Amino acid sequence: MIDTISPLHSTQLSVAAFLKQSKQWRNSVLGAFCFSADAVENQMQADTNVPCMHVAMQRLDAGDSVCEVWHGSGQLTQGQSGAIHYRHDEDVLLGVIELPEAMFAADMGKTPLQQATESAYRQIFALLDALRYPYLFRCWNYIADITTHSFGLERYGQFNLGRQDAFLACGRDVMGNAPAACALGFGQSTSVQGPLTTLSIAFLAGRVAPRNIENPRQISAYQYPQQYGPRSPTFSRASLVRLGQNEVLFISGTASIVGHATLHPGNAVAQARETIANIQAVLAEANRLASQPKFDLASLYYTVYVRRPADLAQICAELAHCVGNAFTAVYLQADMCREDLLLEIEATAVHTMRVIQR
Ligand code: 3EB
Repeated sequence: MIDTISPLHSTQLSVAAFLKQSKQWRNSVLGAFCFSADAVENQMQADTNVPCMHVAMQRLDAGDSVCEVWHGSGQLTQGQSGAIHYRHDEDVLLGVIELPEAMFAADMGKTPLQQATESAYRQIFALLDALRYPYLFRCWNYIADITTHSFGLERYGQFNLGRQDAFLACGRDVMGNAPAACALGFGQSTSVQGPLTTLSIAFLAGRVAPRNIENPRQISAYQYPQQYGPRSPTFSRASLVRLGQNEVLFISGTASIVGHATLHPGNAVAQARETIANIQAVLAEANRLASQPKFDLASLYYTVYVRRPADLAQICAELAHCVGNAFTAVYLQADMCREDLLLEIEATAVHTMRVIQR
């Protein structure tokens, strides 16, 4: 019997390398997330038809850009719905939506960013319902000037208002079944305004319900107290998805937070260590649900967001110390959603399940 296998997986390469790939290779790509300080690859989507998210973040470890490319299987279908560009195979849909905040005026007591966020998520849920990929596995959220205050509220708080309103309006759970996610900022130090304040969101969704995972060391984000904003963030610490013979683990952006408090302000090395302890705790939870083989720190693909480039060497060294020398990571300069967080780490793993003979 041939099981339908969806080898959903990601690879990382430079924008230049992406553009050199064959047409056939590009046809297997569900979408790409491009991180680069300059805008050269804005053309990528137009040139290749691949759904492509561009995030204005500098790569710190090598080169000057990186593309996280998600691959599907079999014949892919692509389309556009509102502002969303998407591609899907039989099992998985990847979408990208980029909304300039300038499209929205502050009215009805809602800020432009809040409206952009609510609109983006409403569009996402409408598409997922229409195409019958109802389960949101993972969301990537990129917000300009994330900790800046405007309209009397921190911008990350405005984002959380819009996100939760959209989940509620679309009949989605805001507790317990939220997707894995990350929410990062860019552009803060250069006080980017105007056309660059574009909200960028990418998402992966599918037809099987993921298992949502929390971290026993942390209060669930959807239960954070009010001090972090009027509405709590809507995400789970990880999601585990079974696709054919594969198990995919999405670990959300993870930081030096225990309970709900930031630990080790000002100390990047200690924050790195605490973050790995959190990821380890999430892995332990995931492994209670996962089949064989189990997930471990060394088998993850990491994206490490670093606030201060000067901390990079020490953070790399600490991660090597905690994880071992042989692990895969990309380092990006970014702003975290709390001023006192110096880094945030997300991770993904894809396992082929071992067939157990009976
Ligand atoms: C935290 O643990 C750090 O708002 O979607 C991590 C992952 C964080 C996702 C989100 C925020 C989000 O609260 C910040």
